[in-house]
Amino acid sequence: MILQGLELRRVQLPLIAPFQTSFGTQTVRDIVLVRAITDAGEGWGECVTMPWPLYSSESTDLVIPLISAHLAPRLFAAPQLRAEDVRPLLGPIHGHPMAKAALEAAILDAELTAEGRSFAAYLGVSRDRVPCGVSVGIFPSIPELLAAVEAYLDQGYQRIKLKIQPGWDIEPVRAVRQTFGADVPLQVDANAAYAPTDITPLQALDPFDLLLIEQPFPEEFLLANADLRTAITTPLCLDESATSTAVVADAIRADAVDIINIKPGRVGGFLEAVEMHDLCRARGVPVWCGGMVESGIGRAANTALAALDGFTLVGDNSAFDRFFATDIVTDPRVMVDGHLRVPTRPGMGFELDVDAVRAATVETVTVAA
Ligand code: OSB
Ligand code: MG
Repeated sequence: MILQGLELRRVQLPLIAPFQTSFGTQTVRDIVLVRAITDAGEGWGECVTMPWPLYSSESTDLVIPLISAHLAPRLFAAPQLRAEDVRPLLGPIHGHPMAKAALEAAILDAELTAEGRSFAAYLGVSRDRVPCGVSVGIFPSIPELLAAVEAYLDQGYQRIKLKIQPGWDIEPVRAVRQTFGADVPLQVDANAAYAPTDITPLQALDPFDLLLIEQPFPEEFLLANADLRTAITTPLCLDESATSTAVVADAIRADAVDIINIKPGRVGGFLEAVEMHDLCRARGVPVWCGGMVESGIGRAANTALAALDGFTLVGDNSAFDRFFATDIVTDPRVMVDGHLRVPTRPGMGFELDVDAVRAATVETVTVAA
């Protein structure tokens, strides 16, 4: 394919309810969509940055300048482009995995759409649906949390993940266990909110039989996880720290991890995510598919990815109405019997609602080859 231009659209999608993590509270999903214009047709990708550089160093406001100045020229310099070329072409640029992932997804969408092939077929997945888990934010009070969890269980979610932070950890976990019982598949995500010296509150979670604790410590403190693993019985999962397949290989070798949360944006794209999955599978490390509050664009492809065989744990694969009243795709993900259908349409699995995208757009920048 020949990449002829990029259209970068900043869109703002209101959330149905505030989503609070240890980073802050979001009420609007503010993201950049990438439209790749090629001689074989167009493709779309979603950049999953947060509004602030707190989950990682990227943030939504910096995506358009970064792509325009540093990433797009490297792609335009290639006389012919395939999605597999994006990682090597952008490799010399340090960091910015989410911006890179959005470009790769847009180009892969254009490529697969032109070939009439679905992402699920490209991946070679055999499952046609994946089970739904849901990530539950921090609430002002325990009763409000319990009401939210009850609603998700009633809807059919098969696994609950509670966001925790110091001061909101033991009590919410105990309350959910006491109210909904020992059989509810339950896990927690600390989003790096604990210091490596904070062993005691994490040990205190052991009696609650959690599936895993996700990312207790800041990104760079890899070996602190190896120490923690010897001090707790709950399996330890990495999210923020698992920035690449190479880092995950080191974490496994250092006995620093039991489980990996794979997010295409965090690792620099769907193709790196597949490599990370393959490595974990070969090393016997279970993985699950995380989320970044994506719209139907990103979530459609996540659903196909999560159908790969190594994704043996239930991911944060929620239906569109977990976060949004309406979506920017014409075929929003709906949960049926606690599952999402793996999309089979050509491309990355969604059909764009062009009018909805236009209505949500606050800024458009065109970058010509
Ligand atoms: O740590 O998994 C996380 C959302 C934004 C940033 C980080 C995380 C999350 C979630 C939401 O937990 C998961 C989802 O998209 O459903
Ligand atoms: Mg996480």
